[in-house]
Amino acid sequence: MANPGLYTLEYINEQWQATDTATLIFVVQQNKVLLIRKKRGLGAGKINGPGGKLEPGETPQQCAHREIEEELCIKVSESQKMGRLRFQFMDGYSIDVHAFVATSFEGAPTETEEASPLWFEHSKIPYEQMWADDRIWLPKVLAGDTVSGRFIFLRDTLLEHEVLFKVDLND
Ligand code: 8DG
Repeated sequence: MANPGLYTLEYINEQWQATDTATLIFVVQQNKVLLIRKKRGLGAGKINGPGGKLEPGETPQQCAHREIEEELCIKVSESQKMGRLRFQFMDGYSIDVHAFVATSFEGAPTETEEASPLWFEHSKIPYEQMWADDRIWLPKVLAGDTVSGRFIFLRDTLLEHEVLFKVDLND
């Protein structure tokens, strides 16, 4: 878009094509969720779920399972698709994120060059160290609701959003 001042939520419509497609995966066990301190890439320094950008030929779920293995050295073989999050940044970059939840894994979460593993009780998730939108939808996703969201960011600042829960994600 020539004038970035023109981005609105309506811009993120059926024709919207993101610069990148990416994934997030949240491993949940009892009352805890496995997050990472991200060491590099978009959102470096923040706490987030494991995940990353799709590689050619991959499905979002394959990407999520590959990324968690690369970032934390654990194997996930089953997960549920729980979210579709569309982010438009004012500088023109955009990212279309598929979010998954898993309840089991093999191996021990291990620090890598990309991430360090951190377990948090659901009530103690450090939203102030995460992307600004996460506090809006992650509690509901961890409680079992699906989410579809559209977000407009100016760098790290969330300008506008629309979030729907309990949506059908078979798109
Ligand atoms: P790279 O080596 O190719 O640079 O990195 P990558 O591991 O393939 O990709 P990445 O930079 O980690 O991809 C961006 C990650 O950040 C991806 O997992 C989606 C996630 N992400 C956003 N925006 C937001 C957000 O607002 N909230 C959350 N929770 N995650 C987000 O891009």
